Amino acid sequence: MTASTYKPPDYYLMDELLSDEHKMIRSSVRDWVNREVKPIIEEASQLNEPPTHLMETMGENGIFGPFIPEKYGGAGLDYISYGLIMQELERGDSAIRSAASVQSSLVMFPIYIFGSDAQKAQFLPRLAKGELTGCFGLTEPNHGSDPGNMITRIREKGDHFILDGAKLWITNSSIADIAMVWAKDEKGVVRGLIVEKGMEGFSAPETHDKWSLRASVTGELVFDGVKIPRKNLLPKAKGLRSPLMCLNSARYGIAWGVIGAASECYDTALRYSLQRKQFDRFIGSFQLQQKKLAEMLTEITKAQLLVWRLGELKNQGKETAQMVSMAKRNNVKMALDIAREARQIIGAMGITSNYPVMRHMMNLESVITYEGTHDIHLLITGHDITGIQAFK
Ligand code: TGC
Ligand code: FAD
Repeated sequence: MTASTYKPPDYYLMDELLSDEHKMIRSSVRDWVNREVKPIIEEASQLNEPPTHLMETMGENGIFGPFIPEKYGGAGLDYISYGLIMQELERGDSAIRSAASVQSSLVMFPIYIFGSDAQKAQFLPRLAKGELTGCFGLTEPNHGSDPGNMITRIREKGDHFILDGAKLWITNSSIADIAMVWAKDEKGVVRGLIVEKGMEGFSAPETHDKWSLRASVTGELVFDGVKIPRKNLLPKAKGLRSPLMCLNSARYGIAWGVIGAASECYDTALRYSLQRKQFDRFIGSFQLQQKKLAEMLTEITKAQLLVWRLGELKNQGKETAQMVSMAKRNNVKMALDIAREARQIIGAMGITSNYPVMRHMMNLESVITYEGTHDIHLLITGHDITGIQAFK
């Protein structure tokens, strides 16, 4: 399948719900993905050589911080636009969407919401342009699903803070110019800090040997008595609620993004089923394969409706974190199931880089774990409907 033949499913005429501006944004990001990502992504993943040069190109194409006001270098767009951008990026590869999620929702968003005017002016325009790359450090080696028990600490010392601890599984860690780091202060309150590359005692080694998100940089953040100037503390971020608010924004983007990966897997499997013959018949004529394709399209359509409504609610400020959890959980599982089924339809060829399906499938194994695991999001819904927290 060439990039230009891709035909995303729109069974319920969802396009009629989009404005001309939405369609224009989607089409420009789709063109960008066809031009910059599709030609290189299979090789980058096979070789585990992340295309880090795309950060700057994404910035030049207005992909970062779409919901951040233009005053700070963003595009001032609505949340449906943000979702559509993520959907197109993840059709290219979850690694590309990951980089954009981190930059927009996990670095620009906290600086915009919790930062001082000076921090916003210093960092947001350059992050928007892709001149600076950011990463987000919440997870620790011994605290993934329970970030509230983090051990990374800051203590006051004169006109600065001293930061000690470590973060693990951090997207873009070793290539980041700044790290948005979450640490507890001496009173045990979670605070947000901007840690800059080159600060003494700060290192960011890369994690190797991944089978998933091979076109994305993942690594550690290690802090050994790092001296952090007071001006790098986000004044308005206090408590675990602050990083979790960033996650709501990123999880929302993922719920849209994975529809792009699922749509490409479905489209690829459908085309293959209408070209590949066995027993003198196209495999798409067999009931078993039609069942797979029909169920894929049904699930994609349901996922599209879910995020569209969530986006409308988010535009009106009526969405809840629990609604976002439901959409992230449902849509990632939907995409992973579709990738697995699509891989089967393509048979042995499905395990090669001739088709994008196995790459998407392996990527989605990370997406179902990061930003809150499949189990944690279910427990968040369980908590919301019963009032009883089951994860402690
Ligand atoms: P809990 O006591 O429930 O909550 C602590 C405080 O936070 C509030 N809260 C939220 N606020 C905003 N949004 C949310 N989603 C919130 N969830 C909870 C809560 O009301 C409370 O506020 P307050 O004022 O009363 O103090 O916290 P807990 O310790 O029981 O933990 C539960 C929780 C929610 C943290 C856990 O269920 C969870 O979400 N774990 C998942 C951790 C996670 O998602 N980590 C992601 C790391 S970043 C990442 O993966 C990036 S991947 C990037 C990429 O490449 O795309
Ligand atoms: P654990 O929390 O140890 O969970 C292991 C298993 O136990 C899971 O199946 C989980 O669902 C289950 N479990 C845990 N608690 C409960 C419970 N109470 N009840 C029932 N089951 C439970 N983090 C960042 O901060 N920044 C990043 O940029 C970032 N990027 C990432 C990139 C990649 C490629 C990956 C894989 C991860 C990334 N993460 C990042 C980390 C990610 O958010 C964590 O992996 C995730 O939150 C889960 O934590 P964990 O891996 O420690 O699993």
